[in-house]
Amino acid sequence: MKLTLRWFGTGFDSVTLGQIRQIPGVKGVITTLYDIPAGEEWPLERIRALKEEVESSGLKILGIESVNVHDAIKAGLPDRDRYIENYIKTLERLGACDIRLVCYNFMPVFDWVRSDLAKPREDGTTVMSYDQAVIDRIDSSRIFNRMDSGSNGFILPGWEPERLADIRKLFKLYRDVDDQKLFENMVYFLKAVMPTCEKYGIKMAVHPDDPAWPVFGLPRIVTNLENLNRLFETVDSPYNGVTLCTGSLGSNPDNNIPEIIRSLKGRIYFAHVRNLKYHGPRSFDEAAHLSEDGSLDMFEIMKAFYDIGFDGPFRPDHGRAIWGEKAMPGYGLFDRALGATYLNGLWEAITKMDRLNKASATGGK
Ligand SMILES: [Mn+2]
Repeated sequence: MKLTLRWFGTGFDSVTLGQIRQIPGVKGVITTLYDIPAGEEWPLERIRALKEEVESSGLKILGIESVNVHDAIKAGLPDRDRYIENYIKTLERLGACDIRLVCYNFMPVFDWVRSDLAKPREDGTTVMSYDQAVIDRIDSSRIFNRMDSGSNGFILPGWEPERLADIRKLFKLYRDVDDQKLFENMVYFLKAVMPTCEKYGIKMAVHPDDPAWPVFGLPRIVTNLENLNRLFETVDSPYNGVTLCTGSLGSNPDNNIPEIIRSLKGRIYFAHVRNLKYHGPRSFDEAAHLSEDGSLDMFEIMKAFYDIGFDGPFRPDHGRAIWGEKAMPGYGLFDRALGATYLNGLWEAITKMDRLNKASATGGK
């Protein structure tokens, strides 16, 4: 397993590559060209410069999160082919720079949603939280302001102000797009990019919808094992896979994460590992990574990754805001570094215990 940290790039992230380099066991970053709008091709020089910057710090780029998919592709608009062409050009250039993992999502209009970006906890930290009852009281045209005003001045991933300036117009694009139509648009997109992925060995790893149910009446189709399996059956290429995000899939307690990991053996190319605490139906807080702080069993989750022989990059995910750090919500240095260290510890223990068990099963021979 390759431990990584998400890094939004110089000028966009409060955390530096030098700081990331000092977290024990971190081998690389998952990064992006944060300022390039969805739908535009990534210039080769920019990718090269990013790679040089990361490598000069002693780290590697182990994947891109994300190359965002333009709304014309998701909504299946007549001009989608133009944006798919641009996406393919970006993939070709990433491949030419030896970057072979791309995380993306297929959520309409906006990315992940939370009702609170800084909910205070008893321990003096704050976390992001989701409560459907609160979301139901917010008009969809106001959600941008709510997310943006809680972002500590950072641009949140998937919440670009320019793109969301006219949110009503974006919603209109999806007026006639239901789950089935969105799925067909995703298949159309994947079938178009797969030949390039096969040529360059680039794995496409879709990020599950977060939370794992429809929000503001928009369709959501990457929410459970069943619809992931359907996606892999329909586009059955070894380059079509998933980012197993425990917090996103895990937002729905019906999703048994260790079981899903075991069942998706061979299709998981990237992992986000974090914990959350359920408060009731469609209501949860993000938590520290530690099992006892939340509702997910992180030992069982890491054991499942170990058992399927997962050797791709993984990263701690959203952390709490702790020790007074001012950062993009979920993406401070401190709690993610604690998370990384905890995941390292679990992995070492699982690995060594397995060796011991095997040695004792063979009587030490
Ligand atoms: Mn995630």
